[in-house]
Amino acid sequence: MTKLDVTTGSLPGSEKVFFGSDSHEDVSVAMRCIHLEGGERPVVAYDTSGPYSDPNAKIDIHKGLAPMRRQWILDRGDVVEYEGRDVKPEDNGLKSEGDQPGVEPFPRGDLKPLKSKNGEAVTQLAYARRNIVTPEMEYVAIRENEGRKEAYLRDGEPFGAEIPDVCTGEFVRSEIARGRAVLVSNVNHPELEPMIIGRNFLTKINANIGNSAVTSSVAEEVDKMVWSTRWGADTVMDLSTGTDIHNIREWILRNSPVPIGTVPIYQALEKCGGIAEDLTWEIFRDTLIEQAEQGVSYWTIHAGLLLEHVPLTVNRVTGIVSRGGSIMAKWCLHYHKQNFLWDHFDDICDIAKQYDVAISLGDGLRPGSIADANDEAQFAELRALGELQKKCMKHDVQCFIEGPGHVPMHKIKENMDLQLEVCDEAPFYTLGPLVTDIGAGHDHLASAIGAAMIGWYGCAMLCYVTPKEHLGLPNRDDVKEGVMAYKVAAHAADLAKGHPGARLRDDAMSKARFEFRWKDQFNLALDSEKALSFHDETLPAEGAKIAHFCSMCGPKFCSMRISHEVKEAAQQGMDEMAEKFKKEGGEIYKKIDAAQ
Ligand code: IRN
Ligand code: FE2
Repeated sequence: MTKLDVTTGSLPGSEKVFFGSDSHEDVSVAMRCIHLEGGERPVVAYDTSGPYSDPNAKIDIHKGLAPMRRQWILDRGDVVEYEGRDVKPEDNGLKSEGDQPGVEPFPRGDLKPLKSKNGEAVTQLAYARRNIVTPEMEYVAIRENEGRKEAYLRDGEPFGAEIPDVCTGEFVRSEIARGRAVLVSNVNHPELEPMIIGRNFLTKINANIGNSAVTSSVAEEVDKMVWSTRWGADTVMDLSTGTDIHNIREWILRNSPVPIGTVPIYQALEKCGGIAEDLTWEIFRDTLIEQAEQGVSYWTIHAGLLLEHVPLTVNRVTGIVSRGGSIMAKWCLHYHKQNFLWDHFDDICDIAKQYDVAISLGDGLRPGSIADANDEAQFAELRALGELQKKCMKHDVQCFIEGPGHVPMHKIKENMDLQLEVCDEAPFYTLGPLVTDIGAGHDHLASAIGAAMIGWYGCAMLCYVTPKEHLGLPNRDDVKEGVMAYKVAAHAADLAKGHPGARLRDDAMSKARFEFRWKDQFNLALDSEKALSFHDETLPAEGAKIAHFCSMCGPKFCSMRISHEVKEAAQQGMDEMAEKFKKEGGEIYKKIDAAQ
């Protein structure tokens, strides 16, 4: 096997800091503290990078991360350890007993899988409805505050924008209980750092990774997972479709600080040798159990694509563009039967609730072109997803709803509004949308525009698109480009929504910019490394890091520098006026006094 190698080390100019909880003593939330110059208070930022960016953490990819949540889960007393299934060759996409996987199995150690003791729901939703604030909820609450309390105080006094109420564990609980937020956290992924998806929280982003039959290995995929979380991916979906599916996923899961999602129909199809007609409920069910045991925290399930919807797609320009959607449509038409995922949805919920796997209701009929946006097929499926959302709630299964796709800007709001209405405000999770079809090579941009808009309107999580979209499997660089585009979109949405504290880092950046604190500007940027390297491309000298200009405009034309002079002159003018007013004013007051 190729040696696994991932990027570790501090984030630029930053320190890993830990925030404790008053109510849950074993909760300690890792955040990124960006230190600033010029006597400025540090900025505390949300941090998805896990222990990889902590120089004090011992990272051994072959052992996996520490199972931080295991004890919290056991303490609830509602799960049991049991012997998991044996991995079969077909779990790895291999054809027969003799076939060997190319990837060695992850050394699982003695951590046995957990599941519900008596078949009852062990989901965060079930606890939230029983008014329990779990350690996971408390963790999320602290994280969502981005530590702004500490960061916002200067000499004990708040400065900058006003500090609104902070997020509390109770607020997190109430949003989950209401079905408006989802805390994705399979009991078998104790290594993850809890996070929440919901429109009253920070907008989240997902990065897709995974091999295909044609290219890439486990080493590359684990590296992509660590790499994407380093730059801010809140969740990662493993969409592997080639061989070694089970093993690759195990390596990713054991090393991932963020929840992992999958599309189980891909692996089920692999088990059927790629023949959609051979898919059965039993194969699918076994795949779900296998993945739940491994620790997958959410599943895309294309259960809302119904037999009667398929004819609605025949006049589309791009038909059915969803992989999972096209598989299910093919199956439905072949047997002329209802989608078995729809028929077995209660059974799916029954598995999900015993491990706390969230269901991401797939948009098999999302539009794949501007021409098909918001058409009858798409909206008919969305209404069906609304019905499934209610079923999830009945089973205490956490769920959210997937959305498009390709949608021009003027049609985005209609889509968001309909989702909120028919899905009872369950979180929306969209793929972009791309606002034009002609961005090939730059589709991370074409889609980030739509993502920013839909995030502003209330979409809770944005599934990234990389520059390789429509063209090929993304590599490491593409993954970073995609993540960065989506961090910008998500943060822009948070600002527009007026998310408490979202502006903190922007204000710190602007101040650093106006005061020519270059290092602070690099470190506060979402992509510190690129900011630094772009600056140094023309002005690499250390002295340039305090210069009152950069090479964009040069010293004479630097508007910021000129602006400082304007400010000074204006200040001087004002001082002179004040003097004059004092003198003249003095005369006036004398007159007034005399008149009284
Ligand atoms: C997100 C929103 N709509 C679709 N997605 C993502 O697309 C989903 O989370 C998963 O990563 C992928 C599923 O693609 P197909 O099978 O629908 O093409
Ligand atoms: Fe597309």
